[in-house]
Amino acid sequence: MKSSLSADRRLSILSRHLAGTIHKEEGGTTISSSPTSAADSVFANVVRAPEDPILGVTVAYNKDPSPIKLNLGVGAYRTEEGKPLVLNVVRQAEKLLVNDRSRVKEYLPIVGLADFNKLSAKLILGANSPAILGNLVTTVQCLSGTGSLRVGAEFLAKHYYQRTIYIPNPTWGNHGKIFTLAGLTVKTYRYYDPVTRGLNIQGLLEDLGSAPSGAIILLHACAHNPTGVDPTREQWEQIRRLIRSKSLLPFFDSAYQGFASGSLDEDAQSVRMFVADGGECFIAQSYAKNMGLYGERVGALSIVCKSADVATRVESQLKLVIRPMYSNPPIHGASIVSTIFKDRKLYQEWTVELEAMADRIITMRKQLFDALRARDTPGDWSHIIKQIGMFTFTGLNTKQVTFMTREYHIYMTSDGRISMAGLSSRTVPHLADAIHAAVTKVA
Ligand code: IK2
Repeated sequence: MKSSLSADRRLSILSRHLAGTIHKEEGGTTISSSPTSAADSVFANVVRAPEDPILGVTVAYNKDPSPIKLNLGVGAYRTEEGKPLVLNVVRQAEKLLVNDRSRVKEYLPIVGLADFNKLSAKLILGANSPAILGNLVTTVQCLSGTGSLRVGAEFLAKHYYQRTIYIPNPTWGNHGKIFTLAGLTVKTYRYYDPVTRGLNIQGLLEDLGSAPSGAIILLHACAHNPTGVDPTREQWEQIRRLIRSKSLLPFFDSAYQGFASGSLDEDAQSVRMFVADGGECFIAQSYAKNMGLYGERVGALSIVCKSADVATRVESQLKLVIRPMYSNPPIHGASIVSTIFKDRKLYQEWTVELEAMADRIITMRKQLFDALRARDTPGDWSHIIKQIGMFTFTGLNTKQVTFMTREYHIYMTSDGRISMAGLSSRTVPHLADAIHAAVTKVA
């Protein structure tokens, strides 16, 4: 009796031990085993994941008690006083929404708010776009730019014959993860030339030229993140011709419409060139930056098809992607956007506020450039005024970035990207001192 009990116990210990060995650690994924005692968590084997390379910068910044700390990590607009900005038109639209007693909080359709979708397509493609007039476009409201990219990627992984997507090198850090998790194979194409601090157009054309027919090509519509380097109009034309001649599928990420030049139409030119040729394309739009609706998570995915019939079938399948993901999108942010779009005066005011944000960023570029010149900081810093949009890709290396954080409490991504929108006239001298010290003291 005694020996049979201990045999049972041995068996149980062995099986628990074996369960404990079912422990996979792959790319940070752990599969938890059953606990060996009541006190053990079933998640005891979960490994700690690293912070996000961009949002983790803010986490570190928040922990720093220094009064001179400066967060140039995340791409979020700040006023001259260093405060987040809620646009005046957004406040006005919200008042209208709150005072409208007919408004309810019912679920939106799976594809979102119809007006918002129509007006978003118009914003990016132009009011008189033949694609819109011909009903060739299907637009679905998504969770900001990220959600729009993800829904588009999931659709492609399910319904498109070619599963390889080419993204620029470098690109926004989340792109690779979004497309990989959706089931696509991610490859890169050359984009940035660190020597000229400009576009590597030759490398780009060679890499797209050797991509397999039908491959998906991710393009930043404007204000490339993180480099601030965009193709010229002639270069866009070269890229468009190559993409169409090889039957590649363009997927535009438009997270900064209006932020590059201050003009919504100007910043949509790249997309409109591709739509004008009658070919198909995907466009992910975000209202985080240009309407300051970061936390409202408002965006749209538009797919331009070759016929109205295909567009409606594509939309029916997009619903099947969205429904099990988040069922239907949130109502508030999209209502703000459509309220602004439908009111001529508010829309006009929005363009003025948007231009003011873009102009302030351009002024910061000039001030930083002048401050470095005044300090005789070694190097050619003209890229600060040449690059456009929210970011400057400074060319500072990881060691120099670490030094600036340690000695000057300046926070930025380790690739040397700084958000110009986080800078003000008051903080420019501090940043210029830090850059000067970094390049003169750290190799
Ligand atoms: N695509 C690009 C190119 C983006 O830059 C972003 C926003 N990135 O902002 C954070 C940062 O880099 O500091 C997005 C898409 C998606 O933005 P959202 O999902 O907020 O609309």
